[in-house]
Amino acid sequence: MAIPESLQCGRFTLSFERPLVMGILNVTPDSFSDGGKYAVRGEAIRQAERMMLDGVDIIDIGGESTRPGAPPVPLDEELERVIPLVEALHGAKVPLSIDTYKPEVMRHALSAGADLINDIWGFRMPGAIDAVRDSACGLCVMHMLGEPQTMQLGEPAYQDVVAEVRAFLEDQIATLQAAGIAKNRISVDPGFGFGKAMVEHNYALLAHLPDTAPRAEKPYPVLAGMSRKSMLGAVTGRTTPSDRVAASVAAAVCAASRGAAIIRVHDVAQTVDALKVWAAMRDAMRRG
Ligand code: YH5
Repeated sequence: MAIPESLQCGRFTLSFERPLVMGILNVTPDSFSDGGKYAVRGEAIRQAERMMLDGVDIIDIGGESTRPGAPPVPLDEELERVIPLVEALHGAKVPLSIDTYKPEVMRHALSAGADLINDIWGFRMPGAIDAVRDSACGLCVMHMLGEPQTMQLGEPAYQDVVAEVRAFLEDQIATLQAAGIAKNRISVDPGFGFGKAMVEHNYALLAHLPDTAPRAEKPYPVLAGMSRKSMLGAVTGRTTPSDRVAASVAAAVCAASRGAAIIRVHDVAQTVDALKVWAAMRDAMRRG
């Protein structure tokens, strides 16, 4: 499989000789103690330090829970959660990604030194493209059918989920490039769990991961985010997300073997170990 183009990512240029691990840092009161915003902030910083010791490649900071049914977070609340963390972690030697679809959060995060904007809306919100255009930040363009509050309520319907996800990403990338955003700033993501039927669509996307990305001579880096998601509960019977660590690690290895460039996970240490074993096997296969 061809190695994707390197990704310009703010202060960093990421290359993909091995899959990179993106660690999820949720800065939401429900993901930490209810001891107030400073307690939440302190715990988030400690968790980021833990991830760095565990070998994380990118830290993905999110101030809004995008689980199906979760209420939207007001702009000022999201800013108050995310920006202080970007400032606190900016001195660390690891790229900082911001999981947001709000243009105002993008702008403030980039001013504070964020390196990558990870947008589950794929930069479709009015003003999102303008917010990232004049920076050197990386972009992750994700596919989502419907909206977070409602996407899993009806039955998501596709004729051909892989082709439709790719067509959306191709369109959105054409729009981004027409706005002047360089190709080497763009990564793509099929959006596991975002308006996909649990088993049928999510596993088709995993099996055909390289075909979800826009066709190009130098492939776009593909990000895969399956960690602890319901698609793993659906096949293991585990209803509690924190019981899905082994399933998440297996999914990460599957994604690596299907060419994923970046793998977004909660459990950094376990995933880093598993991917080292996978990479050793891949290197032995290359030796013949
Ligand atoms: C993603 O796939 N996902 S937020 C439901 C869960 C567990 C985890 C328990 N941001 C992605 O992580 N960004 C999120 O069930 C993302 N790709 C990118 N690029 C949802 C999440 C989660 C949801």
